[in-house]
Amino acid sequence: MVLTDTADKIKSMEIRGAGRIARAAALALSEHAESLEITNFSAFRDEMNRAADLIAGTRPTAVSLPNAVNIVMESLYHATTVTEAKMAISQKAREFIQSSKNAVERIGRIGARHIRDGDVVLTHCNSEAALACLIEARRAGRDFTVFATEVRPRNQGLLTIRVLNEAGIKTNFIVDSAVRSFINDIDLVITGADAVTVNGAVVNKIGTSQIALAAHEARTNFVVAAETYKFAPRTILGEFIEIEERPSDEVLPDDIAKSLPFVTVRNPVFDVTPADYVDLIITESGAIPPQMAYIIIRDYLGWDISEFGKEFDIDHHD
Ligand code: RUB
Repeated sequence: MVLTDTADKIKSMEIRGAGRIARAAALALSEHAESLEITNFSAFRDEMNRAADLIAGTRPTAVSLPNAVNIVMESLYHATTVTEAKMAISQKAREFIQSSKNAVERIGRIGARHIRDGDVVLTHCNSEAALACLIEARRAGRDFTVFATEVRPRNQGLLTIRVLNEAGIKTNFIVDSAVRSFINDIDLVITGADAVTVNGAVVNKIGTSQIALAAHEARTNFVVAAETYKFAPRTILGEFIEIEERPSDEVLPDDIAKSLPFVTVRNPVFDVTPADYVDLIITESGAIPPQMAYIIIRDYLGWDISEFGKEFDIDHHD
């Protein structure tokens, strides 16, 4: 089954990275809708709501996932028959996937302008949005060097160096803890994002905030490449972004861990970089200061502060 198959692949990180997760979720919902043989509209809607919850619950941090699910599922609310609903879901999913790919391309073009000849750029984890900036700068003929981190414990840095190598970009591969030793050689840090909150804080792969701190201390620019669907609407309702903690055996094999009864392995896989440490967020709609996050949430995701009043009223009267 496509739906459970995609859900399993997202959980096991066979499909990973916030943008890819969002597109896979949209596609899985659309294929699931198509495959249903239910003719009763209300039963169809119930099943789609169940599917949406299942796919949205696979990984908790990347807000691109619930945003993509909501965008696709909203199309269901205007339908009155199963046929209409199937068509609307399939169209919305296709539109979302295409606009997500276009967004990455546009971010690449905007971000590339921030990379000059001779620059040394550091990136962390494996972000297609951040990589798009580097690849586009290379395509535009810019001569620069990259530092890419290893990204413990899942080594996403290996994916990054393969992409950079393929693009013919000179790259230094370093362990995560070597960032501060090199930070004075770095002109620009570019990372991706799993979520951007209303106050402009950036949630990204564990280690990002340490890199931002080192960059801040060294007065090195810290830029985030993030599509508008990575911005987290529910943070205007005061909700926090949940930081995923993955199994301990990703860090330490179980047999070793078991032999150390006083040791607890902790494996949070994302962290929060405050807006003060972020110079710029490059979205497909342009480069913005992190303080403009609310505008993106309001204008691009259609949520504004008044939603807070509505939601509060609903909770209140329940
Ligand atoms: C991936 C990660 C990436 C962001 C942005 O974490 O932190 O930097 O998701 O990626 P994981 P993209 O490997 O745990 O999913 O720009 O590709 O959306």
